[in-house]
Amino acid sequence: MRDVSISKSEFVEGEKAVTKLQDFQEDPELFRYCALPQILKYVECFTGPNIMAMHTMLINKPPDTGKKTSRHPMHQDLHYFPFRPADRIVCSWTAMEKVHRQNGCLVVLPGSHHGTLQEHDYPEWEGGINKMYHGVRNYDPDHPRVHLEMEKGDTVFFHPLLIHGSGMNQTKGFRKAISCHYASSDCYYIDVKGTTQENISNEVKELAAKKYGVDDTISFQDTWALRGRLVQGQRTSM
Ligand SMILES: O=C(O)CCC(=O)C(=O)O
Repeated sequence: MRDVSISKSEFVEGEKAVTKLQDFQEDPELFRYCALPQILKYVECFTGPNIMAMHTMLINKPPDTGKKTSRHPMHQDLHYFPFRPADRIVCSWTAMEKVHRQNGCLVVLPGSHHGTLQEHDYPEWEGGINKMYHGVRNYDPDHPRVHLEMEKGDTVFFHPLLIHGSGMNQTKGFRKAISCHYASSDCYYIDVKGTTQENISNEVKELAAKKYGVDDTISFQDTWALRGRLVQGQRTSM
């Protein structure tokens, strides 16, 4: 994924415009992260013994161009997932260097995971917004926030309903983190038609059809079943 304001600039090209690598499940070196015993030890507390790595990301938050496009709007990851139950899904997010408010650490609304899945859409930000960066339409702006300042190698595990995002990178360096969303392989797919997730489902299907040259019979659920990889136990359902 390329940052919207950088990729349109004539001055920066190549890897400096890359804000995120997604779906690295076929890259043995990066995917090693997803199978680390010291990560799975905690993941298993949420998923149980049958563990699928569903979504992999290496986030390379670039120095902001001044248009504030390096921000990630507040969102719930469950918006992107057509599988349940939510309590059997967990994200691990590991800082690859020191992260702090200046380079755009994670910001979370503690306790928000006790709520329900909210309506998401593209925020109307003046400087533009990166592809797929949907945000919660309405959340309480007075809800207490916690900025997760972390040392290199620190890892946070969080629930897919937790409202979170990240700030602008106001430094000259690229803020790197590696992350994986895990789900129990005993989870099941749901039909999101007619729900708040229909907008992201249509967007993902459109992108998959374009990227892989397949027709629009590919379902939102298929896009996840194809990416998911077993990292522990047995692939029972997903
Ligand atoms: O690393 C970040 O800046 C936020 C990543 C995130 O929340 C996401 O990609 O869902």
